Amino acid sequence: MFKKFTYIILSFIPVNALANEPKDWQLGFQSSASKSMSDIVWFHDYMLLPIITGITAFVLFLLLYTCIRYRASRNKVASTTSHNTIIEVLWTLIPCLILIVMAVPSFKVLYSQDTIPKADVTIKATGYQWYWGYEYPDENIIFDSYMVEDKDLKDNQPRLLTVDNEVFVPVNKVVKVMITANDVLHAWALPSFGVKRDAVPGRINETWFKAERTGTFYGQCSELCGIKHAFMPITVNVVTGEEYEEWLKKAKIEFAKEDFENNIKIAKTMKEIN
Ligand SMILES: [Cu+2]
Repeated sequence: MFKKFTYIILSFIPVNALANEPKDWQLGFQSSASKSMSDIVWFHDYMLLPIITGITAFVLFLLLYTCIRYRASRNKVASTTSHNTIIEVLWTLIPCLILIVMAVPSFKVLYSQDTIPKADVTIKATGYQWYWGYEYPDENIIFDSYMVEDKDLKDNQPRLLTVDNEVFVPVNKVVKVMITANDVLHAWALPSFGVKRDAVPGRINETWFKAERTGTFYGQCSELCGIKHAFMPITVNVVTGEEYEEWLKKAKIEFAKEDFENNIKIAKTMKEIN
């Protein structure tokens, strides 16, 4: 019991938060690694939470006050009042004002996510039952990314979140993600980047992020897509520019979409034959 309580208290303290994956007894968001997520966290912590707390406390106060002040023993003859114009105007106007106050920063965050800056790296993620396929269209790279089963996990690899082939992206660069699916609806979601987009068959949705620190970040498919929906995680490695270049070199051989050299050979042979 004490342990649970400590977890709950700890989860309110942002220091615990440099984790890029969900934690036991977590409350609140995973730590942010992009401006977009920082905006979302700000909106939640400094707009929504105070408003929710205020409204809840106010309603609780009204309930308690009414229960005590107008209890039967103290209030023998009940009032027959049924309308009060001022109160009715107030309880219409005040919620309207609260909504307007919330809408302004909310739309700002929403639109900033929707406007994709010039991309440094483009990735295409395709949802399949039940794994993700990735493509780097500018780099001639294509690979599939399957979850690693419990029995094959190495030390420090989180259960249900580790994949065999991870996505690599450079830090502090705009990464555009094109998201689609090949069978049913999926959703590509990475909490630390504030990214979540539906993967719809026959349609390409776009989103973007700019990771502000290096590390391994975990996400999951976030649209119920069938029996193994829980087993198609997303792992993104944010690395430095040089490390990314190095990975690209290796990936271009290992995950080459088309074997260019072989194609050239075939073309040459064809020419000779003719
Ligand atoms: Cu799915």
